[in-house]
Amino acid sequence: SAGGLEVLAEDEGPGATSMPHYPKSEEQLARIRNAIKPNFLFRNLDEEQEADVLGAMKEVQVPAGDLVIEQGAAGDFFYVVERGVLDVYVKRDGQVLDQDKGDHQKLGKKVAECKEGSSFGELALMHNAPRAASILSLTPCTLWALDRVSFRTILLDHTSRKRRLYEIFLSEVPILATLQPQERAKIADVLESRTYADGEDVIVAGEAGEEFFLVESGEAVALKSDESGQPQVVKQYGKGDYFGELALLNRQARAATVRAQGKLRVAALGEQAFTRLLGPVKDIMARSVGEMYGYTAAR
Ligand code: 1OR
Repeated sequence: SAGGLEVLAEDEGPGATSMPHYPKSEEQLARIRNAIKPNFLFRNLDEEQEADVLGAMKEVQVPAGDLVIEQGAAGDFFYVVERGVLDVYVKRDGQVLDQDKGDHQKLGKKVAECKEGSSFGELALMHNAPRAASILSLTPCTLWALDRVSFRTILLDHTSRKRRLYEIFLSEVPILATLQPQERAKIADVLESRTYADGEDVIVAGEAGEEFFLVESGEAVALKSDESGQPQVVKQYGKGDYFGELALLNRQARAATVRAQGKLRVAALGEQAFTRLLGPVKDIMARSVGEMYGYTAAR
């Protein structure tokens, strides 16, 4: 299908095309995941962002005594420590150094230590500033390096990235097609991408409804029990379809169970955002109908 998320994942425009991708073994991927787990910068990444980070990271082996970062230099990479220990030094005018405390004649005062699972080099990349400290390896180290563009694109630029990612997809969702691009961008900001394995339930009949869903990729079915209690397929959903609106519109319990058929990816919208951004949905539907008959509903 043209213009969908799968297509976007391969070609996401100017930001993404300049991001490097280093193929990795499962073993390497597991090692990076482990190394970035404790790090706050990597929390709340969706699957796609995580895949981008993992892909863009480059393994760097550093011997003991290597100056990985020099204070005052321009920032090029952000590093995650998989193995080894590094010392952090800050140099200032008129500093009194104490070799017993680990201070370094040239690099200045020892202010911190970086160990497994920690990271460094984010300041210069976040603030476009010179390196604020020097980093010297104490032992041989295995580091994962993320270049400046990838760092900023993936870790700093959540909002615009999300908008880019969802822009085309949302414009192809029939119920949203008549919205203005700015209206869709606001929806993109609050959408949460989730994946379900084959047979998993996205919605369970009878439960309270708190979210609305758009199908990003894959398929789902709506199931209702017949008189004998047997679940029957009452509806099928594919890319661009939506479900979960009934409970939100009518404030009733979920009227059916919606289950993934094969791997399913949905974008979820919370109830408040649904009301604020899509409400009243009936108006949007009316607008779509209006356009079919050649007029545009007043706003
Ligand atoms: P960077 O890009 O500036 C040097 O490159 C890195 O050292 C820096 O990002 C941080 O990731 C890391 N002050 C400045 N940078 C520090 C410090 C630090 N600790 C680690 N880095 N400290 C304040 C010293 C007055 C120590 C804080 C515990």
